[in-house]
Amino acid sequence: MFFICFCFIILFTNLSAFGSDWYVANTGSGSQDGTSCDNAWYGWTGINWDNMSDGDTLHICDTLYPIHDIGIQHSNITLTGDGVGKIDFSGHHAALKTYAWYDGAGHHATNVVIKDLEVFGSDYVNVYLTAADETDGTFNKVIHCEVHDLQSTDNTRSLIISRGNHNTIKDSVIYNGPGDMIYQRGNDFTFENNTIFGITNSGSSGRGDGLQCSGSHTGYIIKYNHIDISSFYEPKQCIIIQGNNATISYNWLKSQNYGTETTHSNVVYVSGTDENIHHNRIMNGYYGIWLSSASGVVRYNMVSGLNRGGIAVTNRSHDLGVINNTVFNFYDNVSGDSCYGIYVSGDSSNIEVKNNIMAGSPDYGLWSNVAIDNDYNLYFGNLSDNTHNISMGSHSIVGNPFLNGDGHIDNYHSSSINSGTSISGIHDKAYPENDIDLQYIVNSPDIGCDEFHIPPKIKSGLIRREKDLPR
Ligand SMILES: [Ca+2]
Ligand SMILES: [Ca+2]
Repeated sequence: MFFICFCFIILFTNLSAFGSDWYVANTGSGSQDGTSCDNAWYGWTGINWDNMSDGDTLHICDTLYPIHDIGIQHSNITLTGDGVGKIDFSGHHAALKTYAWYDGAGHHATNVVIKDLEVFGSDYVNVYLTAADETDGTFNKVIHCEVHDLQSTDNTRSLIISRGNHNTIKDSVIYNGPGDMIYQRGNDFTFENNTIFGITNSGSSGRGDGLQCSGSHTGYIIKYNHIDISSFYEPKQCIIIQGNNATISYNWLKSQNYGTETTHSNVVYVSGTDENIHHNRIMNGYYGIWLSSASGVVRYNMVSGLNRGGIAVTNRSHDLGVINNTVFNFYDNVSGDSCYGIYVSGDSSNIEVKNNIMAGSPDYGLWSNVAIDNDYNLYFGNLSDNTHNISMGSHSIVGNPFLNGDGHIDNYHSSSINSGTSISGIHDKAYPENDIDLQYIVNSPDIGCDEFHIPPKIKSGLIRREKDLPR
């Protein structure tokens, strides 16, 4: 009896988990009852939404060419292109939407997963997903999709995902267009393992962010992304987050250092509380990281190629640790403005700045107009002052960190080796004590984002007793 019941439960669970499959195609052959690609519903308007149930999957079999908005008119479903399906708006003022579609009644589809689909060519928004409410506990997800070639010159956005909670964009590629590539609102947003490139915004104002998270929401996981918005146009920020409790980690982020550089062209901009920005490779931009009214930790980031500065702490930022970052290599093409490795201003309070390398600034290393807790930093090659308006701290160093071209410590004699200090208290966050390469800290922490480890290859047959050598 037990065995029979068990089998029944398994069968029932499988049925409810997988649901039914339905098919839509641009080609209208077959019986058009939606039961297979051969008998697919003919075009988006041919979809019989009433036939669908929660848990069903709608497959796009080929390329659809809508000339109006098209709406997903059922919640709790998956829409997939199976890696071949496409939606080509080619210049039409239209989007794939979860709400208020062209012929619809304005209600919202939620808990929709869009995956393995390519959407492109709109002159408005390619994909526009939004729930009815920002606190209703529903979500929409974009998984393994390609969204590209926004046509508009009208300051628009390629992919909007807003309202609801725990929305997700994952494993997707979003590229080419003049506006923001992603615009997001809502709590508990996950943005993971995506690629963004090709922003062609051509005005000094307006949009052009890679990922803009707008509004004072809470809960962001932004990790393992590759965002390159460098171009000969006017892109803005790779990542901008106005909400709280964001983790921005393990991202490769590149802005630009030519064109009209303003405070809107930083690589990362955050303005909330409890932000964790760590283990990122950050390149170019006005500042690498700009913090406004922010708290949290900025740790183990490698920041280079700046026009103005590496890390800016501004506008009443508070309770913030800037720890174990390496800032080097300035472009300095903003005429008349000073450059800073790390810059602290605007009535910021309780700011800890330790274990950072600040190298190669045409002006200042560490500049502050408020009292901060700074020590154990390394300064090298800053042409004006290593620190301005504050003391360096008795454990800080002026010496050669022996950075190689990519900012790593590349020499046994680097002054940064074992010269840092252990961090405790609120700025010693829970993520492991690993450097930007995820290597363990050995002996005392090194200054900067790179912990020096003995190179694995041993030259000339010489056998080194590695554990006895300084690291
Ligand atoms: Ca060490
Ligand atoms: Ca390392």
